[in-house]
Amino acid sequence: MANLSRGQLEEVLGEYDLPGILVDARPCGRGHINDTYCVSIRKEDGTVVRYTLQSINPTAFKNPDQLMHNIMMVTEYLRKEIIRQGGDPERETLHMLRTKSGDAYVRDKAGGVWRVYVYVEDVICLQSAETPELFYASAKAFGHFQRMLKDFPAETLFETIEKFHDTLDRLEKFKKALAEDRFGRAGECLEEARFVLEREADCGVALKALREGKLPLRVTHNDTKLNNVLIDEKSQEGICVIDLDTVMPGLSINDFGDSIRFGANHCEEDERDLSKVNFDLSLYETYARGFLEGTGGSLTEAELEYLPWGARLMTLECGMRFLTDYLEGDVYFKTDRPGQNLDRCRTQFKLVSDMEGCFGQMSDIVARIERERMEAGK
Ligand code: GN1
Ligand code: MG
Repeated sequence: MANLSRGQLEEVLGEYDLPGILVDARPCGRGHINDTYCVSIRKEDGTVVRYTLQSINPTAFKNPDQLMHNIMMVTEYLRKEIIRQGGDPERETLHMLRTKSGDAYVRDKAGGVWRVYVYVEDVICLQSAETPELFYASAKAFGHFQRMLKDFPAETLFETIEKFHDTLDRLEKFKKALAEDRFGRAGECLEEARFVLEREADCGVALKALREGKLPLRVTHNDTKLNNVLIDEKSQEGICVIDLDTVMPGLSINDFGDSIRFGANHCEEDERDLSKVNFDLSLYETYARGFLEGTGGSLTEAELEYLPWGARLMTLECGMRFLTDYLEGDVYFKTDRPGQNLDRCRTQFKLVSDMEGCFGQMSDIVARIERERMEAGK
């Protein structure tokens, strides 16, 4: 991530009515898409307040107005909901600042798009499930997030990335990239390509259930990686769901599934030693328990039945996306070494194979947890 010059910082921050002078700015966060900085502002009384300054990646997000409209609507709704439930809205949802002229973002001279959030202090942001308790805490937070938005008017949200979790469309894009092979990389990925093509039928499973009215369309987060939830340092509870760029109508099973993809293992997403990449069924169970508690009985029977499919499909889809990006010359996901997107793809496909091997158990676990949850009246 490029360091911002003082001039650039002043140009952007000058548009906001901040309570003091800029004393520090440093890169933070580990997202694959946007660039994020933490900026410190010293007030007249000497105290320092921090903000998050973040650019919006124009390759991923084509329409910043629509994207910021979604975020404003959702965070304002969450704010009210959190107050109603007796929570602290400054810590439990992102709070985005408006510029002096009331806009939700700033466009700099070079065309870059920036927004500023209140920085949530005294939290941790995990890159891996360090303990089952923390993974459980993240699950509860994502489940609760979905539950808080259950009556949000979904039709007022824009689709910030078209066909984002349309796995069949992702499959078509992959096939096109493979056929075009613009960077001469297809030869290196024959095994991975075969892996995808053998699973063509799987790609349509959730979409079919949606089309047939079995699975409901809800307002979902769509990018529920563990590092997209902030954990309170003291209470160790998941308190604030972040990275709201992809909040839009979607499937609950995908929010469940994307967390499992990222967190129910003990490896980095780009681990090269595949012997270290193993799906951890007990972490899966931990997450399922937290998610079902967080959603608190708001999921339908069909959604519960399809949760394991969410995990399998999000992992397959993400692997396909990494592979497609590798074939297209690494233009979407940030990389810091050659071959990284292919390595990322390989970890995902190893996890998919593992899940396929214990799919029956994955379903049994959800059924058992739901039974226990109902018996305990949670
Ligand atoms: C991206 O921005 P970040 O790192 O939270 C991506 C997700 C992928 C994820 C893979 C907008 O998430 O869809 O699952 O990388 N976000 C977007 O790690 O494409
Ligand atoms: Mg993120």
